[in-house]
Amino acid sequence: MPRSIRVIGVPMDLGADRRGVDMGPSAIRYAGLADAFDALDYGATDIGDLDVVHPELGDPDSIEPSTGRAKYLAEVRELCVQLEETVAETLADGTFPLVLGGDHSIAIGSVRGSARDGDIGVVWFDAHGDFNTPATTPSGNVHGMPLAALLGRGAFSDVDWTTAPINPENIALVGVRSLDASERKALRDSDVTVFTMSDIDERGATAVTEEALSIANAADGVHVSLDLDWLDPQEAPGVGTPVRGGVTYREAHAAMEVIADANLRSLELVEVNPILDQHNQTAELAVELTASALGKRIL
Ligand code: 4U7
Ligand code: MN
Ligand code: MN
Ligand code: MN
Repeated sequence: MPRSIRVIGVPMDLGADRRGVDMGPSAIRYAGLADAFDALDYGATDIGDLDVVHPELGDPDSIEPSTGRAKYLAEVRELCVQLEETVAETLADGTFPLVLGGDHSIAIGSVRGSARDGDIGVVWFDAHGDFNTPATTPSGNVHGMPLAALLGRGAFSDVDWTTAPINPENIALVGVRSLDASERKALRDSDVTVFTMSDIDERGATAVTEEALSIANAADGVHVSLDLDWLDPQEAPGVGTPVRGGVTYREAHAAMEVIADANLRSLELVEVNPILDQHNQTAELAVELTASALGKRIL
């Protein structure tokens, strides 16, 4: 990856029911992101935050999908189109996009932008599958749907702004421990590879991440999407939808050290929620994990 990074803040939480993840970019910056780049000898430019529609001005039911529900879909679309352009432009300029969320709906924009630069695989670290469609979602929240949206599943096949040209065989989910019933079935029937927490228990975070990477690396570049709820809530309490039984601090670093060896095209950190955090520890963790993914080593 290039030694020059462009930081793109996306203060979005309409995909997650306005719960505070819109403050994620600011908390991550406050936790010392710029200093981490300096220590690693990366040049970095922070272009600030993209414009997100203010929730008071949005309408959760502005777009009704052909089946089911997807709240604030018009607002999510507006943001994702903007983000896609910004990520594509960043790559065209020879710089590395680091996207700070915001809720996970923004991955629709970052993955599409990244895929415009050439074939990509995706490694998705998450407690959840993010594989619901408007018809299967129990919540209506788009942050539970981005992977399905990127693959054009269900009602997403009717729209032209969510699908990315990615082969599901080049997508790996890592750390999963909470799936809704129909989401689970859809994932089992798909060509996406799912590494659950049980796989990490049995084989360890390093081996599992290596395998996930070999799946994604089959393409020309890799997009890593890191939902902080992948970690155990003891390490990362400041997330939108915490689930017990996640990876530990060391396991997370071990996995990111594996990621540093990837042909990394783009990286995003999502779902940091400062309102639920304790002393900004989740945002600090996001900075540390970014550093590990970009090559920081203890010695
Ligand atoms: B995240 C959920 F029902 N599956 O669809 C849903 F449990 O981006 C949660 O991974 C989604 O944090 C979590 O609303 C989305 C729910
Ligand atoms: Mn997620
Ligand atoms: Mn999640
Ligand atoms: Mn969440």
